[in-house]
Amino acid sequence: MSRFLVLFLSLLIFVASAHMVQASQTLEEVRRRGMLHCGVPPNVPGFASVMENGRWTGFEVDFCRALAAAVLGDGERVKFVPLGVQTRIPALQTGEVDVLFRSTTWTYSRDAAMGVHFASTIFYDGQAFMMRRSQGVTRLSEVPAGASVCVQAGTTAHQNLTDYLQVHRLDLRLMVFNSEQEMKTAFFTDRCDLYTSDSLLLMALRLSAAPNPDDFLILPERISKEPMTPAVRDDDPAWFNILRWVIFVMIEAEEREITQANAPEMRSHGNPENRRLLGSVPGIGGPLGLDDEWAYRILRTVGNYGEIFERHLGAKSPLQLERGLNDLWTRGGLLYASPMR
Ligand SMILES: N[C@@H](CCC(=O)N[C@@H](CS)C(=O)NCC(=O)O)C(=O)O
Repeated sequence: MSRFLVLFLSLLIFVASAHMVQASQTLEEVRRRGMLHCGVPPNVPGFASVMENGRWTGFEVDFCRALAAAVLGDGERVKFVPLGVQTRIPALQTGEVDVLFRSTTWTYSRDAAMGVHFASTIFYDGQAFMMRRSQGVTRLSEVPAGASVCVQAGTTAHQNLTDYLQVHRLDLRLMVFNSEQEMKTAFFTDRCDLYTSDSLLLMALRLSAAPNPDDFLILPERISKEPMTPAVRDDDPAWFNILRWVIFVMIEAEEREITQANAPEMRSHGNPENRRLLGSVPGIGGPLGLDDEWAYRILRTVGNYGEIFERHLGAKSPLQLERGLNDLWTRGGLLYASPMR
């Protein structure tokens, strides 16, 4: 009996220790190729788009660069893979990308049934409607019966809208598109009265594709919760941990007021907790299988969450968004990083 117990305990210890040292296969693959493959939208100014000089820029783009800085030591070692709404999750499942951003909402059905795992929300949004101002409507309840709404297949917007119309007995005509391009063309050539999507995507679309952005109004109602959240495949928990803690470090650094500019100073003269976070006191790298400077490199490469937000989405950017829900919990927002210890 006791021999069985010893055998059982040894087996348990073996399994537990094997689990502890389990390295991320995705990390190994990313390091082998020296490049992170990051799934992004083709063209959502503010979130991810290509500048005239060919360089990618945007809020999601900076998160990709942060992850590359953490795991490859260089934020430039990213291949941005533009994906359509229908192909984005298959692209992650099949390994075409190592991580999926692409304004993807974390939902129950995607998380539980599609073999993907959402790390931590980087942008809280909601579904809204855009219309031409000349239609004279200021609220959803004023939209005339029979008006048509453009919506994209394969998005959360399609399902939300169907449910919303039933509950609110709104008589709107759905025009469902498979191609984003066709849908945009349809809207801007007056083939549908309303266009519905996440409010940020509507603002970006108005700026980038409307002949005159001021001609278009985004109605005040938000009919859903859209927590935009990067995802990885669910077969690599160590890679999932890396992504989650890359996001948390950027939020935590904002809370501790560590910025791109002051990180070197904080690293050598800050309090012990900050010095540990930034790698001059050892220990932060081990649990993720990274070196001790992974967090420091993120800050030096892209800055903290607030800096990225201001750069791409905030008051001085074309989108001019307020922080709102995307502010730190200490200022009434929803951003809350678990303790880095
Ligand atoms: N959060 C939504 C994303 C919706 C989305 O990406 N919608 C498309 C069509 S409305 C879009 O705006 N794409 C931006 C583009 O044109 O690249 C979801 O996860 O389903």
